[in-house]
Amino acid sequence: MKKYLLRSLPVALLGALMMTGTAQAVDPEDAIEYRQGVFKAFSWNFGPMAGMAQGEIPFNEEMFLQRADQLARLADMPWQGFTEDSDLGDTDAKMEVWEDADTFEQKIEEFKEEVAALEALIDEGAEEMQLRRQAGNIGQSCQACHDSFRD
Ligand code: ASC
Repeated sequence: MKKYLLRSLPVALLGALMMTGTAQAVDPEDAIEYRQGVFKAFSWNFGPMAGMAQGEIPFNEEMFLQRADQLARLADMPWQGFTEDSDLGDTDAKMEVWEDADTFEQKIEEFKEEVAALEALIDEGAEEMQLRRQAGNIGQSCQACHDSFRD
C-alpha cells in the first residue's frame, strides 16, 4: 500500500500541476456565447442611453446614471471572449479581429476611453446636454468598431 502511494505520487503531482498551471482550453462556442452575452448586456444598458442622447425618449437622469454605471462595469469584459480559435462558428465577428488585432485593440481602447470620459462627466456633475453628447460619442465608438470588425 505504501509503495503504491509513493509510486503514484509523482503522477498525482503532475496531474495537479497540469490542472492549475495550464489554462484549460476554452470551447470556441463558449467563448462566442460569452462575448455575445456581454454585448447583449452592453445593448441593454446603452440602448436607453442612446435613445436619450438622440432625443427619442425623454431624458431620465436616474436611469441614465444607472445604465452608464453598469456599462462602465461591463466595458472591460467581452474582449476576453475573442479567443484565438473562436473566429469560426456562430459569430458575426470578422476575420479582421484576428488578422488586424492591433487596430481591434485600438478600437477597444477608444471605446473604453469614451466610457471613462462619461464616468468622469458624471463624477463632476455635468449637465444633461454634456451627458447626452458623450453618450453619442460612445455610440460612435461602437459603430466605428462594428464597421471594421463586425459583419
Ligand atoms: C446600441 C447597440 C449597439 C450600438 C451601436 C451604436 O444601442 O446595441 O451595438 O448602440 O448601434 O452605433
